[in-house]
Amino acid sequence: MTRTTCPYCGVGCGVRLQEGKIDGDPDHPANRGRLCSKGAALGETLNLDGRVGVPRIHGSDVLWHEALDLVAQRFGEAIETHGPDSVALYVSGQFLTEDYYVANKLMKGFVGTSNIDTNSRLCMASSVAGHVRAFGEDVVPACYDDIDEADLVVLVGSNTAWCHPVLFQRLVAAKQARSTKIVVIDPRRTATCEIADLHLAIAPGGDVALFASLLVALDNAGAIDRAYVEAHTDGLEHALNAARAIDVVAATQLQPADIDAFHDLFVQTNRVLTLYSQGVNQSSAGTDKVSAILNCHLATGRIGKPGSGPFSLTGQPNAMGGREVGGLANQLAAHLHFEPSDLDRLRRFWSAPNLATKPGLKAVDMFDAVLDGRIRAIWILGTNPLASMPRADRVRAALDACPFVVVSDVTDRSDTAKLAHVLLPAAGWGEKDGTVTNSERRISRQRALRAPDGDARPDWWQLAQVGQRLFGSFAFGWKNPAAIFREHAALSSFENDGRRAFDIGGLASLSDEAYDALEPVQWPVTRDGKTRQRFFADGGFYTPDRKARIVPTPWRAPVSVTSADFPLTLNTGRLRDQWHTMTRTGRVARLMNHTDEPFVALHPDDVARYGLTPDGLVRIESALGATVLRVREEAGQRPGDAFVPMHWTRWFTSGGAIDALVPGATDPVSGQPELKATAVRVAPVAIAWRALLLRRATDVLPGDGFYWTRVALESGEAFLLAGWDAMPAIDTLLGDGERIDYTSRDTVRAASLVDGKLDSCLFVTQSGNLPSRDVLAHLLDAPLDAETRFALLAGRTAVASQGRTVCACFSVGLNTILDAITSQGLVSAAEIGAALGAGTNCGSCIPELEALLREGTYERAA
Ligand SMILES: Nc1nc2c(c(=O)[nH]1)N[C@H]1C(S)=C(S)[C@@H](COP(=O)(O)OP(=O)(O)OC[C@H]3O[C@@H](n4cnc5c(=O)[nH]c(N)nc54)[C@H](O)[C@@H]3O)O[C@H]1N2
Ligand SMILES: Nc1nc2c(c(=O)[nH]1)N[C@H]1C(S)=C(S)[C@@H](COP(=O)(O)OP(=O)(O)OC[C@H]3O[C@@H](n4cnc5c(=O)[nH]c(N)nc54)[C@H](O)[C@@H]3O)O[C@H]1N2
Ligand code: SF4
Ligand SMILES: [Mo]
Repeated sequence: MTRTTCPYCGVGCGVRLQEGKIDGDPDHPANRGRLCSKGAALGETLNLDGRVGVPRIHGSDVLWHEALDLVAQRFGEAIETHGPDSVALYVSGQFLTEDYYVANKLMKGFVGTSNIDTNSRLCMASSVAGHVRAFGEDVVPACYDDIDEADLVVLVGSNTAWCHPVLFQRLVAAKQARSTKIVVIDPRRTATCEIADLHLAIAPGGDVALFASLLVALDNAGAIDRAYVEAHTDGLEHALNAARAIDVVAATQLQPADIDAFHDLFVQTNRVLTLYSQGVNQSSAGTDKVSAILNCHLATGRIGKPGSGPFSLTGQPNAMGGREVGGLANQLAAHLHFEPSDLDRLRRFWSAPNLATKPGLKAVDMFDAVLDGRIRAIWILGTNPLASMPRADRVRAALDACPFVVVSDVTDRSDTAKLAHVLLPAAGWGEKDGTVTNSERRISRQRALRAPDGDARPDWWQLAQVGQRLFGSFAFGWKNPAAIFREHAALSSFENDGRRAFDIGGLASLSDEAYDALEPVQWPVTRDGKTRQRFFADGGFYTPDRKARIVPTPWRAPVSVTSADFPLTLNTGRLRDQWHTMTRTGRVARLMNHTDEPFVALHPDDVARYGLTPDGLVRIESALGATVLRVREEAGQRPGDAFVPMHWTRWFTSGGAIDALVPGATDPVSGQPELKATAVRVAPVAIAWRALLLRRATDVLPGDGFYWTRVALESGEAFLLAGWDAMPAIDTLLGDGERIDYTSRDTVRAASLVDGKLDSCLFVTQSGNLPSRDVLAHLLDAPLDAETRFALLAGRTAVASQGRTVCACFSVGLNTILDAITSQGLVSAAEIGAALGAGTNCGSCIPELEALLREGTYERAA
């Protein structure tokens, strides 16, 4: 048996592999054996097609030393000719801590530039900035046990049910056990709202105003902890004055009674835990949103005590680890700051004469510098900025213009990898070793389950090899991740003396064996063996006077404001079964079936107002760009808001990434872009024809000038197509082979056979129905007898469709569930579970099962 950690969200669940089967690790404190749908499908992502097996230069396979020599040479030339700031690294919260440590040491320590930033800039930067501003250091004061011990849990801008599903299950259990009250603050009615006692459908960007009004309400109600405030904080009066100036109803567009209800709950409950995520961070006022939340906890002294505290949920598996090694352009390793004494410390520890002394360019500015030629060589590892950065088309233009682009990825099917001059094959999850740190500061091992695919190598090794070529092996000569970890741990306690919370000196002398066997452990772990679960119940902040800062937070609206031209606000975010740009989860059939197409969700009133058809196509346009997507009518949307999932890319759909429409104005403190509030307009697109294409997986995209989206099948893939103009030529869509077809006035049915087996098939209609995809999928690659050929062309297929997948763990479809509800008279999620298994493994679909039982109005899928 091998024990490791899930590579997806920041919950950091333990996973084990035994007898070829992957399941949850019952001994891991983050999940106690539970997994969500994505974690449960990890086994299916181990053998993806499109893996990069060997390094490539301009598309041609080369040997490792050729690729690494070229990277070192081109980076070296740029540094020599144009200075250290002419090169950059853009890395990832999905890096292991050891990868991250090496990247950061290479750039800040030896190249002598802080031009290393990470996708955490799009994710956690505002939380980091808020923590540093209030606490003096980036410390998360709470832990997962607080979820079990709170009496009130406030979820702000967090769709926990889908994005941190295992923690959500824990919250559901806590509510059952002790009637925890739950408030959800989110413009949309999400799956998370299924367990809410109160849902505040706040106007986008209203959070600063809401939490400022809470601070005032706490003061008015006498709920301020005067002793704590006096002894351990500074600035409350200024913050209250700024808060009193805000018109909370105007800013939040909430009912005054609802605001009061929230205030009352918070005022009256001692054990309050505020969990927050991207609805808070991804905002042009993200740092102020974080501060407004922290202020309420500091002013009441509800911090660092069982069941109470502010708690930023980290997104990526190692968002926290990246912060420990200083992965952001404005951080240094080991929570050191850009100030003379810390710089001196780091210079001596690393023996780094060329240490960078000032912060570097943050992600958005970094790609601007690539575009205007200040940065001449960039290496992108473990992230797909062409799809995930705001102004995505500008990022494309920047990389197109950049003289030297290196990408390390596990697949060549990321939009970014397609632009690489040098593509380096990375060892992926299950193939590499290292550590990650989850939301509650718990460090866990990721362990290899098998040898890397082809000649893929871990990211730390790639970076260290280039480091050695540029600066010699003394600083970059580690022989394994354990050696890197020891150095990282030693730095954390170097001249620390309790001045920095991040101290894992107790792990600095782990042997290779002890590192291999390391059990999950929460930091700090000091040399004298001290650990702690929570911070700040008794003050002791990491500011010079050890007091926390309560910061004034004036309210301001999102930057991209709606107008008569662009009347809707576009919000973006996540779906239950997809991970970011889908390079892994988008290839797993059962994860694709919950939601198989990108869409724009709109309130029914807006669907009517803009003349749209539910399930029809819509053109959505911002000042930056436009795309065509499916219309989804959702009563849980606020009128005036649109929601589009962030996941689809050029590889997966005709319109490409939604981030091409998102301007991403940045927060002035954290530099984090606003990804959840963009002014847009919508217009209907009349559909002339619709089509369904199934084929074996290939590298060819279906074409331009019509709408298409790619759906993974267990073997092969399907495309859903729709057009407003003429049909594309059938020949370009179907593979070569023996062709059979049937064409009538408004229908085309065609298939191509290779060796008597179905290779691809295409169904086009102008006004009729298309056959069911999951039924056809069984025929792909199967020998076709005369009868099946006939049935295929007649548009008849024998098996009934079970509809879109609701439960991904047991692949239970919507139609199957609806049938069981009706025929067996099921009345609860538990009864559905007993009858069909749905919801009994990871539980991620329970909110949806409950919605089905309650509303019963979900359309039956074709
Ligand atoms: N299934 C799945 N899980 C994931 C990921 C994934 O890709 N897929 N990614 C991981 C990562 S890296 C991250 S960062 C996390 C993100 O986890 P979450 O932050 O929970 O996810 P999002 O869907 O981005 O956004 C959360 C909610 O913020 C709301 N929101 C938008 N604007 C506002 C606002 O102004 N105020 C408030 N209060 N709410 C607002 C949105 O409507 C949305 O429901 O998820 C992690 N987990
Ligand atoms: N509009 C909008 N945009 C967003 C967001 C949003 O809510 N709305 N959310 C933002 C947030 S919070 C985040 S975290 C980002 C995420 O955005 P990205 O980080 O760009 O998304 P991923 O798809 O996770 O990209 C990871 C890449 O690394 C590759 N990979 C996987 N394993 C390895 C490995 O071991 N080594 C290497 N070298 N590569 C590997 C994957 O194949 C993939 O190409 O998106 C941000 N962008
Ligand atoms: S909640 Fe799901 S995605 Fe997150 S770590 Fe656990 S299994 Fe992985
Ligand atoms: Mo994230």
